[in-house]
Amino acid sequence: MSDDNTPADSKLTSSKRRWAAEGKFLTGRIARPETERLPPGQHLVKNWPVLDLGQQPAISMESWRLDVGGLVETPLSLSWADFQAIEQSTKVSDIHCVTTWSRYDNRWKGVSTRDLLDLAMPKPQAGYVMLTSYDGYTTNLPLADFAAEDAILVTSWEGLPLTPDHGGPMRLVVPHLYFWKSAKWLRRIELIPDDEAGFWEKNGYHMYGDPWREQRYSDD
Ligand SMILES: Nc1nc2c(c(=O)[nH]1)N[C@H]1C(S)=C(S)[C@@H](COP(=O)(O)O)O[C@H]1N2
Ligand SMILES: [Mo]
Repeated sequence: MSDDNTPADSKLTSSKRRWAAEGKFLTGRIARPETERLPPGQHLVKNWPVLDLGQQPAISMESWRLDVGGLVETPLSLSWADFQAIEQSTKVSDIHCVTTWSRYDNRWKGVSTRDLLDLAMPKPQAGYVMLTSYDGYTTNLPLADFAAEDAILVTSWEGLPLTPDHGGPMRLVVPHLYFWKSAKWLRRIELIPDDEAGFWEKNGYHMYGDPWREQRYSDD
């Protein structure tokens, strides 16, 4: 297979082959067409609004704990030092609040949910997670969505410690679902067999909450 005049031997083709080998121009961003980046019914904001039930708990690092329980091989009860000792990850993602604001390109640092699940080891019967926070808030989502590649247990935003109003010292961020699924001041992750409704899900909001399908409210 050595015909000197095949297009495969042109200068451009060989540079393109080299680019492919080097991964040139790869941004590492998820390929969603630009026109679909903003979900239907959403508008962009530059600031970052604060939304919660109005009870912002003050949590000291000394007393902070994160429990992982339910359908796991190894239940965890982590101190702040234990949590910091887990591999730290950085992710950049957009957030979409059901009240119609979206904010692009948030830089998060913390523990990827996959790295935490690797320690707890979900049992095969685990299909969903119920999250419970220090303010009594709860929310539910499928385990597969909690374990999404870009889901992260955040302790830092834009290079600074996550502030208490946004859920510091630690909150969840699951960028592909409406932001009410991203529990602030997370205290406990319970792996459960079947879906159960959390706080907003019992109050008229959707059990799943996909922004691109506008799953804002429950159907009934
Ligand atoms: N613990 C807790 N987490 C929560 C909430 C809450 O009231 N308590 N509100 C949810 C809602 S409705 C939204 S839109 C986001 C808002 O996060 P922010 O205040 O950092 O913008 O947090 C979510 N996580
Ligand atoms: Mo919200």
